[in-house]
Amino acid sequence: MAKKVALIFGVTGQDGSYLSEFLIKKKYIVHGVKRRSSSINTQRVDHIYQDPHESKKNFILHYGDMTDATSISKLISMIKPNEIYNLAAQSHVAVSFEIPEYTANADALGTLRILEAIKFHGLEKKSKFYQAGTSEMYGKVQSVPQNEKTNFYPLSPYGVAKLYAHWITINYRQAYGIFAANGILFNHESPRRGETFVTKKIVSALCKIKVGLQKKLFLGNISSKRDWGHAKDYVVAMWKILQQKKPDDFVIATGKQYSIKQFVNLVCKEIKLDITWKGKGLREKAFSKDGKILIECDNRYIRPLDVNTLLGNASKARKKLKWKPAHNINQLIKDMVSAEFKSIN
Ligand code: NAP
Ligand code: G4F
Repeated sequence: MAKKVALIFGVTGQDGSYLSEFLIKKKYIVHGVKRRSSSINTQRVDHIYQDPHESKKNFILHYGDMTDATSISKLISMIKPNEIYNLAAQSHVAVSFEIPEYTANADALGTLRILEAIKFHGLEKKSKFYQAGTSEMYGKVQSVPQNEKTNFYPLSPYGVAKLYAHWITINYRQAYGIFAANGILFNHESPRRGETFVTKKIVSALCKIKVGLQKKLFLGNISSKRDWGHAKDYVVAMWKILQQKKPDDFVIATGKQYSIKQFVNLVCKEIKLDITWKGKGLREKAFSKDGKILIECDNRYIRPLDVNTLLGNASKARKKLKWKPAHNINQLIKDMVSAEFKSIN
């Protein structure tokens, strides 16, 4: 039987790298789209590319950009993939307040560009499409916990752009019969998480503080709560979503939430770093045993608007996809901490 062919936009990101590994294990041929940058941006997939068994044969990288319709259209018509995963995005919520127009172009119109290419090249029945939707679309949450029926109320340019992508995916599914599906994924982390997302920033800084390589960690709003899973589990859900008989939308989450402060405390427990919190609100600080300030708030990390709480209900995915997370928060933290110490030593 011929191998299935997947095309991943955003292959160089956290999820793109885990999804590539997962699909290659399932004997797919994986084409990935990377964008041109002035410094190397393929670190997360270099190990696949350099593997003599996978390189050239099963894992092929192409240049492209979500803001460039021609490159997207050319790749889709040339590869004619069985499955397209759109994981490419300007994915940082705080940054989306700084570059809202670019975020809309890449995250909202980028999705439209892929869907249009599928339609234009007559691949409606050939290419299934997965859109990387986000719990950030729930924003000012309208009910707790959030599921597929919860109303959206995005609070950031990123959330608004992703909401356009969500609805245009449904629109192309209904109008043109494309197998187009949305995953509404709650926060998921890993050792490969981008350095400026809060979990990675905390793990990286606290491990360095523990071994004397860093003095302080500056954070923003530590009272906001997130439902954090492991990226390795979440890419399995993406694939399962495209293996269904009919295209549909699914919330993917753990159903447990922790505040940023609780996450800090769990990491400290894992690495045996004694801290004591003192003060309230933005003045709250964490001190070492000998009274040094280890963590404090910096206004630079406070967003114009923040999503204070996110908690997902993934019962539909548990039932229909037979998906459930294999990692809990402690296993996630263990994995991130151990990778961090390896990279420091
Ligand atoms: P990530 O690590 O930031 O990866 C984003 C990927 O998109 C990278 O490969 C990046 O390339 C690429 N990209 C950015 N702008 C692009 C452009 N203009 N053209 C082409 N590629 C571009 O994000 P992630 O955590 O893996 O998340 C994957 C997707 O899921 C994203 O769409 C994100 O918005 C969404 N999502 C993530 C979470 C989460 O908690 N991780 C939750 C819900 C939804 P470079 O490597 O060159 O930067
Ligand atoms: O780690 P974060 O930047 O993730 P955020 O904003 O929830 O977005 C991530 O998850 C979304 C899914 O809901 C994805 F769609 C999106 O692409 C991205 O992957 O921030 C989490 C929370 C926020 O409330 C933020 O205000 O942590 C708070 N925070 C406190 N101090 C901080 C910091 N966030 C960052 N990045 N850096 C800080 O110093």
